[in-house]
Amino acid sequence: MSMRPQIPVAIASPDADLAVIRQCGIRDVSLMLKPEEILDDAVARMQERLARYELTVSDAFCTPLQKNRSIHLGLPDRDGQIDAFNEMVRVLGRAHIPFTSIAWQPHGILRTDWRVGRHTRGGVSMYCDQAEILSRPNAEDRAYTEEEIWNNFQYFLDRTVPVCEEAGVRMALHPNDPPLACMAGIPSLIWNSDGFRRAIAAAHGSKALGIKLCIGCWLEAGDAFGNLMADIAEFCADDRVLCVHFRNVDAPLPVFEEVLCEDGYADMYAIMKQLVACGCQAVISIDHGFQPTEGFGGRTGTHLYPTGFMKGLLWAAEQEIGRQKA
Ligand SMILES: [Mn+2]
Repeated sequence: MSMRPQIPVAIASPDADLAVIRQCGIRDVSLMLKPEEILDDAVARMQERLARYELTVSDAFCTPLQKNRSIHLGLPDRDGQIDAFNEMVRVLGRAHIPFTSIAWQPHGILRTDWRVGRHTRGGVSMYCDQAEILSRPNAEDRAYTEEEIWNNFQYFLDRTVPVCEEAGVRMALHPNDPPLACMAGIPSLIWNSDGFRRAIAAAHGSKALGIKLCIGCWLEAGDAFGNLMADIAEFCADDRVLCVHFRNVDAPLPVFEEVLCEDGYADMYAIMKQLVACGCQAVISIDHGFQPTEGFGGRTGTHLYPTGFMKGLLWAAEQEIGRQKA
């Protein structure tokens, strides 16, 4: 396969989840680590357990370090947080885990609500109304400037890129979600594809900085994010795409709900074919599922059907593109 379908797991994931992931023909898992789990032996034990299910850790991340208020806003304790990030990078490097995740959103993904959508068949998914998000007061005690946010990003890169290069670990940068220029007094780092170009330039060409190509974010912003098909070609050719988030929404902003791939406004098969045609070698995941349904399957259960649908599109795209090349 060109791309490798992936499902997230945690050290606390039960063996049954790992067994079912294996039965879906998945070989790659993204490992969510708690801060206290960032230890050589904890990671090695998990890798051994996963190996019994023929699963490999494609990447690992720690949410408090990935979305870190002190680092993103340049607060007084940021150096200690950057040290903790670098220590995680060294642990991943020793475990031969090739990349970790960063997302420059100190308050995480912003959404208006979790609700049953018009197109979710009773599933509870994330709903976003731009007017509501943009009406929010400052999340911090003051508004920040775009220059400050980019300076903080540069400060972080200057201290992490050399460590990543030495450890052999890359960073996959996710866009701000939703991709609006400024929310709650905090300018976004990445709300269009030019933001990615600027970020890559800030890494002075180092391959330590890669991207999470979140199709969901591109689709949420529509043409305002960039030309999705051209951007896929550009970032794949530059070997920047470490992870693809294969997610659809019912409509672009100002209002959207997250839906199954086959229920959204974008032709996800055309997008999959472009990824395959561009030689994308990333891991690929559905990004967000619906909320788990009480009594069934937990978080892993919500990923199974959409991941299977995605795998089907990937299989078909590889067949079709393969025939065209033959
Ligand atoms: Mn995403």
